[in-house]
Amino acid sequence: MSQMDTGDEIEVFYWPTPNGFKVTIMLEELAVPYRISPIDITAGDQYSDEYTDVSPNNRIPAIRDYCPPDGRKVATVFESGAILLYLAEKYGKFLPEDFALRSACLQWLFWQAGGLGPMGGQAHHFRLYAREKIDYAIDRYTTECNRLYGVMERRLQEREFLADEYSIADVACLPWIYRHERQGQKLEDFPRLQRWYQTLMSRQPVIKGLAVASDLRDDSAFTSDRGREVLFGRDSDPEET
Ligand SMILES: N[C@@H](CCC(=O)N[C@@H](CS)C(=O)NCC(=O)O)C(=O)O
Repeated sequence: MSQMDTGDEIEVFYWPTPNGFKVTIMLEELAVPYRISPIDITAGDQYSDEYTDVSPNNRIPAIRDYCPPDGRKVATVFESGAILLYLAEKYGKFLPEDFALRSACLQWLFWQAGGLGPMGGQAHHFRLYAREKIDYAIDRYTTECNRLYGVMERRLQEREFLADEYSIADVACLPWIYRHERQGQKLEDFPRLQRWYQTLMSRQPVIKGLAVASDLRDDSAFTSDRGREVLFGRDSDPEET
C-alpha cells in the first residue's frame, strides 16, 4: 500500500465489486480527487497487517482521507455505508438537510447495509461461487432478494429517489441492483425500480464510478481453488495462507 501526503485527496482501498463501487460512484459524484490502492481480495491482500490497520474487518472498501475536516492529519474509515456518510458530511452533499428526509436517507442506507447487501452477497455466493449447488440456499437468497426488490419498488412508487432527493441511500443501493442478474432478478418485474435504475444509470458519475479499475477484476478468480480458500475459508484464527 502506498502512502500519500498530498492535500485534499482521498485514497480508496478498492476492488471492483458492489461495495467498492459505492465509494467510486460517490467520489465521482462529488468530483473530488482520489486515487485507488488496489486490494486484491481474491489473493488475500485484505488480510495484510497494514490493511488490517485501515480496515479491521478485512473487507473492502476503506478510505484514507489526508485532509479530514476536523484537523487530524489523516483519517481512516471502513464500512461502505460509514464511508458514504463521512464523505456526504465532509462535502455537504447527497445527505438531505431536512430532518425527516435525512432520517429517511439513513434508514435506507442502513437497510442497504443490513439487508440488500448481505442478502445479495449470499445470492451471489450460492448461485455463482459455491462449489456445491445447494437448491435450498439458492432459493432462500433468490427469494429474499426478490422480496427486497419489492420493498424498493413500493418505496419508489411515489418518489423518484429513496429519500425523495438523490442521496447516499441511492448510491448505496445502485451497485447491488446493478448485479440483479446475478441475484436471479428481472427488473421488468419491478417497473418503478427499473425506472429508478435507468435514471441512475444515465448519470455520468455513476457510469464512471462503475468502470473504475474494471480491468482488475477477474470473475474466474472467485471460483479458483485459491480464491475460494481466501474468500470463503477463513476463520477467526487462520493459519498463514
Ligand atoms: N459491510 C461491508 C461489507 C464489505 C464486503 O463484504 N466487501 C467484500 C467485497 S464486495 C469483500 O471485501 N470481500 C472480501 C472477503 O470476503 O474476504 C461494507 O459494506 O463495507
